[in-house]
Amino acid sequence: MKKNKSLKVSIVMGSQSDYKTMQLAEKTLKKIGVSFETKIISAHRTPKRMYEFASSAHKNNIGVIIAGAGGSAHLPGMIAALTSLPVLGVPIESKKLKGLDSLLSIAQMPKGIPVGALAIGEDGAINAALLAASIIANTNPVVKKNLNNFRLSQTKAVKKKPE
Ligand code: RP5
Repeated sequence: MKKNKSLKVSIVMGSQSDYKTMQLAEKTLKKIGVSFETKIISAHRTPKRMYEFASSAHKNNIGVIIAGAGGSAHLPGMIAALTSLPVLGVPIESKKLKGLDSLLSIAQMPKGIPVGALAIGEDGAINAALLAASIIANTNPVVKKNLNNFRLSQTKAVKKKPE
């Protein structure tokens, strides 16, 4: 599919351990031809890195931020507090609570600073990328076309009868 040369998506995650899930967001954006960058940024282990990234994101050609985090999962909310760019949160499936902790942390943002919360784990990573592509598609006709083609082929792949 054709590449988007304008706004890119920034995929960030709290830990290397999140990459197994978040690489599905990368794969999905590649399929739709959306430009992206990927970084490890932890709100509690690398707070300065988080601050610098989020406060300068608007100057770096970023249209949407996808933030994956597990456990108390404060990364998406902290980033959203520092930028008015749309932030989509992916709750990583945690070892102890299977991601319910991550989901509630991301979904239950108090009013005033929104974070778009996706499903726990792999489905959330894929859908975050598709939603980010939809946002980018508002200003990018190539991405819009690619996204519509993707959805069309998904529809066509559903058989009418089970085999
Ligand atoms: C969070 O803590 C990360 O997003 C990750 O999901 C979780 C566990 O991190 P590691 O201990 O595996 O580095 O900050």
